[in-house]
Amino acid sequence: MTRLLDHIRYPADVKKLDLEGMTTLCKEIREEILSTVSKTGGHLSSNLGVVELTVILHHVFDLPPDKLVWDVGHQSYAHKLLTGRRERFQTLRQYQGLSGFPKRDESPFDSFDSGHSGTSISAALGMAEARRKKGEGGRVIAIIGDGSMTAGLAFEGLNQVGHLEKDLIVVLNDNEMSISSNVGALSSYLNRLMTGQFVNRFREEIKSFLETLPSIGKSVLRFAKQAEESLKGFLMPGLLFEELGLKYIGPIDGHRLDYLLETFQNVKNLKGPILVHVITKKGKGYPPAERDPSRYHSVSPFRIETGEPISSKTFSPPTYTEVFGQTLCELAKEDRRIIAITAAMQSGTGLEEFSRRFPDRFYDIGIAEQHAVTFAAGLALEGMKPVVAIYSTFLQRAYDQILQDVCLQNLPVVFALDRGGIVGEDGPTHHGLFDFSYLRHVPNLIIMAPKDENELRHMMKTAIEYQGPVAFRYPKSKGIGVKMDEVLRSIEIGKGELLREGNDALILAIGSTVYPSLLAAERLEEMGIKVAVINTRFLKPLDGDLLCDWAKRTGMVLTVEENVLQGGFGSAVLELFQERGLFEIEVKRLGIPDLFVEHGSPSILRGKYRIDEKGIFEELQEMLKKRVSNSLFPRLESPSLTAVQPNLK
Ligand SMILES: Cc1ncc(C[n+]2csc(CCOP(=O)(O)OP(=O)(O)O)c2C)c(N)n1
Repeated sequence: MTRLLDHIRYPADVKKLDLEGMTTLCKEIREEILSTVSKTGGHLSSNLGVVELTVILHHVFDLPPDKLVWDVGHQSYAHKLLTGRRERFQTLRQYQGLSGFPKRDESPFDSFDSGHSGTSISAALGMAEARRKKGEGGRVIAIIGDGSMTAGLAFEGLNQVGHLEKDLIVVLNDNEMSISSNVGALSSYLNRLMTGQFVNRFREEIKSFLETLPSIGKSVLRFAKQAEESLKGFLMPGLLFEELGLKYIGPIDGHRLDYLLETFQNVKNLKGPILVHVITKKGKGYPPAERDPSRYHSVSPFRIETGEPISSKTFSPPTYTEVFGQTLCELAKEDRRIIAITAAMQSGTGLEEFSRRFPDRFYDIGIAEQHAVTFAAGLALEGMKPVVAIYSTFLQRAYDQILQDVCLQNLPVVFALDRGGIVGEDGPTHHGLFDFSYLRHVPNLIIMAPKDENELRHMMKTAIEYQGPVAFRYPKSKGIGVKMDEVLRSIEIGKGELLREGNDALILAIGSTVYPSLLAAERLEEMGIKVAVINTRFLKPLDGDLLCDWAKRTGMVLTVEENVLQGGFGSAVLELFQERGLFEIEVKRLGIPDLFVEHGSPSILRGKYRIDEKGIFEELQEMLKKRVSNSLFPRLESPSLTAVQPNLK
């Protein structure tokens, strides 16, 4: 049986449908999203929640020239299905397949590339302003969740929207959830709006009635208005937004196509800044996701019938995130000063157990990374030991706060950067490939990266004991599976670790690149080539003596990092050699070149950028071959290098 969805090539086809057709379409979109995400993994709950809203927006507005700006963009799957990408939908999040987020390169219907929260209002306003300046028409609609509305950036945008008083539609998609339950005063406010909606209607009726009464009615009303500030909220729902200069409309049931249709048809013809408050259910239509929307916010492949993940039953080591969460609990038991802070990523950063065991020392501060860091600075000033656990990519937001509010004042704040390195299917907005570079030049900051999950534990103890700012970054992956030490010990600041000796070449690795480097060195040893490997451990301060000593012995150094090459680990090594006058050392750097890394499985991407065992092995072979072929090079005499000679091109 052919589906209606199969006949929707572009949004124009959605416009032809009546309510009944759109109801069928919504059902089919949900089935398609569920079936695809169960195989590819992805953001399930948020997408299931916006199906009706997406269909109606495409039905009412004309894309392009009208534009939809999706905040975060993790809820754009239905939009993709309606804008010419249905046939490729099965490739979602796969290498060279469709992105899980809006991408201008992918479709003319995607107006803004997103992935981080809170950008939609600012971007939409910029587009709308530019169009006005060019004399072009078309409506711009920002769709933002209640979670993302907690981002300071969203308020900065709203502030200007109200000030300009020009046409812009903001759709607030309120499901009362961020990834976990939404937090903060704004969330409580929205909640009151929702629960108050029936009361509102009643109050409106009273208000109209009072206004019809000659003289007495008006004074009673005036008295009522003055009597209680909170009454204003009842008489004028959405007062907060109204005060900011937006016309508030809502709340509207976001799963009723008829309500949505009527509302947006009216809104389309209204002038000025408008906020439409739509209430949706995260995970709508798939019972396991409706019951536990957080668990299905971002999922790996799962069985639709049970909702259980499809994963092998074999033993696997804990993830770095889990080790971080458990170790922080251990440390917090001993040290009452430890406070954990997350920016709306309680489960993602492994802090659920901490939040249960130490509720009064745990803060989920919403999607507000900048605030998280300065809040931590304040805590540290008063003698606390704040641990700010934020994904590497999201901490980019708080660069100034790290520099200005923490490091300039040399405050003992611990930064735990989860998802450092390639994260895989979420792609360029989510890879943590810049942290070495955006942190390395900040004075006072100590920066570490563990080679395995056991070293992560010791680094955490080191960080907690250090009397200044410290950052450590670890990958989104399972650990190596090493034996875990019972007793935590601190590592001497700035001390690297020589893991293998060898005189033919030296690999300098850090964090996730240490084990692949060791494996590559083992393979080279089988060919008779002896390569030394150092686990640098500290990006800052570098273990200058150890690194230079071994660099001099071998004359040839390969640095390997899961970070961009510009300003990263390899750059730090080059600077060190330059400062110490080691100009003769041949240095090659492996890492991410000057580009944004696409989405795809981590193994494909690591292979592509040669930061896996194979890449390191081949790179060293190349370097050694060149050395052999260059007869002027003094280290030619090394007997073990003959091993690479037969392969000379
Ligand atoms: C700056 C930033 N911090 C954190 C995240 C991680 N994140 C992705 S979606 C999300 C929750 C968004 O909630 P909401 O906007 O209400 O959308 P919903 O998923 O509920 O539809 C968070 C915290 C992010 N994308 N960007």
